[in-house]
Amino acid sequence: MKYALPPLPYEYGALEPYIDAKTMEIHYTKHHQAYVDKLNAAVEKYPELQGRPVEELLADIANLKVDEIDRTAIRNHGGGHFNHSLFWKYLDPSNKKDELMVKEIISTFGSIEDFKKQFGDSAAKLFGSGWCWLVRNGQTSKLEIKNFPNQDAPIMTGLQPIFGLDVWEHAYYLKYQNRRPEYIENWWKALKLI
Ligand code: MN3
Repeated sequence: MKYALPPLPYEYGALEPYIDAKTMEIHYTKHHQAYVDKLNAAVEKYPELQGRPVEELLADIANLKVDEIDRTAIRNHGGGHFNHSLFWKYLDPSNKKDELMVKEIISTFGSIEDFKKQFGDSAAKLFGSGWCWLVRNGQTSKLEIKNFPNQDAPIMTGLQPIFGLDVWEHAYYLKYQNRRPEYIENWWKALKLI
């Protein structure tokens, strides 16, 4: 079975004015679709990998029996597919506030404002393309803020993703141009979870 774009359960304009409809449409139908297509191409030679959940491929990325060039492609495009699938889900405007998560964030980072400041600083400082994630460290069970380059997914290093911010320019350039901090500030307004 081929990998496929997950359905987007809301309109492209649903996150206006924080994320504009055109950016959403291009991000979902062009960028995410390209990760899906290139992931399918990367596993074409390996019938045993096809149909395995993408999170399994990523968690096992170092051990997959594939050519190095295909490993890199699975890492990049599989990561892109996985990360974006979560991104759309966390941004669903019908999401409710996760009170347990809010409590845990407050006990870990001091307050929601302190957390947003730390997360935003981390995302703003990320050089080039990548993601800033709130993750759970499987060994300590603690929440952590962590930047990842390119499309590297938290699960590749055993970290459980809670939610992440795409800071590739394609995620904001149409509306915000070089104003990444403004995009980050408005992204919080679109995120209903905390
Ligand atoms: Mn993106």
